[in-house]
Amino acid sequence: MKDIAKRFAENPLLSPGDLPPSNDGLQIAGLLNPGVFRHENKTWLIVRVAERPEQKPGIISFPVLAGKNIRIMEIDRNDPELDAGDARVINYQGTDYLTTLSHLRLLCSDDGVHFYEPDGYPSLFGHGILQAFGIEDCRVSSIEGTYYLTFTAVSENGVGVGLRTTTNWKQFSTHGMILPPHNKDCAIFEEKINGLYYALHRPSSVDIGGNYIWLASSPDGIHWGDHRCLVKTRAGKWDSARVGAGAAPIKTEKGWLEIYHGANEQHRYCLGAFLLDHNDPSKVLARTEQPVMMPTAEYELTGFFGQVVFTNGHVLQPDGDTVTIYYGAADEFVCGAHLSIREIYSLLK
Ligand code: MAN
Repeated sequence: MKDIAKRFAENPLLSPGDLPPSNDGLQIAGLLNPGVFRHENKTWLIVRVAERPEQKPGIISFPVLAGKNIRIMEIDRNDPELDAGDARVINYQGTDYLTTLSHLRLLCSDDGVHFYEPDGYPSLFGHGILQAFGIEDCRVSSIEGTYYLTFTAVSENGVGVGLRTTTNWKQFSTHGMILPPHNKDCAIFEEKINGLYYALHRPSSVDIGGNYIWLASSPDGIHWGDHRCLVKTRAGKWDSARVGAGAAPIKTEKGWLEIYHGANEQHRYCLGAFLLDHNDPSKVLARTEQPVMMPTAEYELTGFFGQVVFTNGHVLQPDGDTVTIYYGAADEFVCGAHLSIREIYSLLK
């Protein structure tokens, strides 16, 4: 197995201590899974900031949005009605909760390596009952002068895909939930195909089916239909339990190249790639057998949730071959790496 990612020497680029929390009573547990875009000659990240209160011994505490306020839930770790086997999500008295509350924060950089929070750009917080457990893992697609932000909207009602749009990153239009639960990992293609918008997304089926990547199309980028199942998990392989799209696919001379994540039953997250037909993206032309990147660096193996590399944002460099991915490592750090499209091609089967 070959990992073809060239990690930045400066990794991790962002760690929880690098930014102030959004609220006095909270600490940042993870900076992760940034959406990426170019704007005003800079590289921008829209980073998922996962927060929770300082943890006291014997108690698990986490924030939940209640209207404009934050409510802190506190549960005794020995409570028989608590199931806290996963660092990310718990079940208490039959209801699922997230252990952290995420919002999205804008950072920018002149060199693509050193990022700072610019003045005058708002953070994006969840609002409404469908985002009470936060908003996460934003993909940014730039289409005809408008940025489309697709993100995971979480609440006790389930996990779905929310959409906001902007042209200037200061004012935003909200379009509610565009794909209902259970759905996440939605990336809109940055070009229309035969007059329609296209998006990759990841519904999950509870009984029959699984965690597969689907394709949808839309006349307006907001209302989606004609859903088709494209890419499935593969038993016994690195992507046996779940697969999900990364950022918008890259238009290459061979087709639409998508870098996706896959996880196995042990929740080890790696990256792979597949290729879709230019003119008919419901045709999968090829897929990597092996991952192109897997958790190997110390900051990928240990952290808030170890053994994770997860990307949902990249920049295509002017050479047309280098894709600079920004990625979440161990659900705690933001990192960068370069991948070569030619090298990815050589692994496509
Ligand atoms: C999974 C993980 C978490 C995430 C929730 C809700 O449990 O990806 O990091 O917070 O889903 O999206």
